[in-house]
Amino acid sequence: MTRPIIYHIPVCPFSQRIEILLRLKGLEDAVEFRVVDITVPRPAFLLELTGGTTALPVMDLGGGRVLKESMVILRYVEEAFDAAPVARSDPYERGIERLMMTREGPFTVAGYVYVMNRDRAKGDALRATLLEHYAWLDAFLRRHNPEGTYLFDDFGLAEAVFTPMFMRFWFLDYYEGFALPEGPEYDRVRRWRAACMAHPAAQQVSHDEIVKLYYDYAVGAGNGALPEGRQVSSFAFEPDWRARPMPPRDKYDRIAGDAELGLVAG
Ligand SMILES: N[C@@H](CCC(=O)N[C@@H](CS)C(=O)NCC(=O)O)C(=O)O
Repeated sequence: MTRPIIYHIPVCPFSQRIEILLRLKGLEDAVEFRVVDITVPRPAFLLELTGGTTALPVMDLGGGRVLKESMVILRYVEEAFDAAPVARSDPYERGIERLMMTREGPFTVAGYVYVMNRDRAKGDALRATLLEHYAWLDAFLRRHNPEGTYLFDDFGLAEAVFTPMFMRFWFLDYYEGFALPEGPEYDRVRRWRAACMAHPAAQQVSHDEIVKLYYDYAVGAGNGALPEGRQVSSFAFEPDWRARPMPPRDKYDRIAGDAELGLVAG
């Protein structure tokens, strides 16, 4: 049987969800991941597969069968490779898991809108909106597993969905000085978040990688778009992110050039 192919951007959080799930199942090789460069137009064959949409990941199951949207692909992988289930088996617990996952979209948007903002006057309101989401998650965890670490007894499907976003939000710590406020109000979600990010199945990306690659988001340019005055995207594969310096944090004052970011020879 030919393996399904997932077209993805290596640092994409939506793709990391699926990588984590496959790792939890011990099935990393069940799917072939093919890398797409987000800084250049999508190849024609890919646009044909998707019917013209550009967002990734996209799963090609062969024979004209194509799935999009990470939550849909995640569910497909869970159901198609059901010998090693990760989702809860009890219908009520599965409902609770799904209830938590309904927040993934608004949570993601809150973090991305915050990092992309360049209007200082809006910073406090954006921070408050993100904190409302953390407070909701905290209350949800307290209600369903007050003494535990994860939503249930172990890292599961809800954790696979949220962990990539916790990791992307390193860009908020770095560029916005964001931190969960000290104190009991956020302690339950703080414990969950820390355990999620430390889990062995979720180590596909690192802090410095996120901070360097997402510099352009921090100055308002998303999805591989070029910020003003720049020739090379911070998402470029070359030079490798490990060879680049940590970007400047002063995102409200200026946009760093290609050389300062280590994207071209200085
Ligand atoms: N809702 C989608 C979001 C996917 C998404 O935004 N992917 C980003 C990469 S992280 C992307 O492909 N952006 C480029 C584009 O939309 O053209 C999902 O869950 O799969």
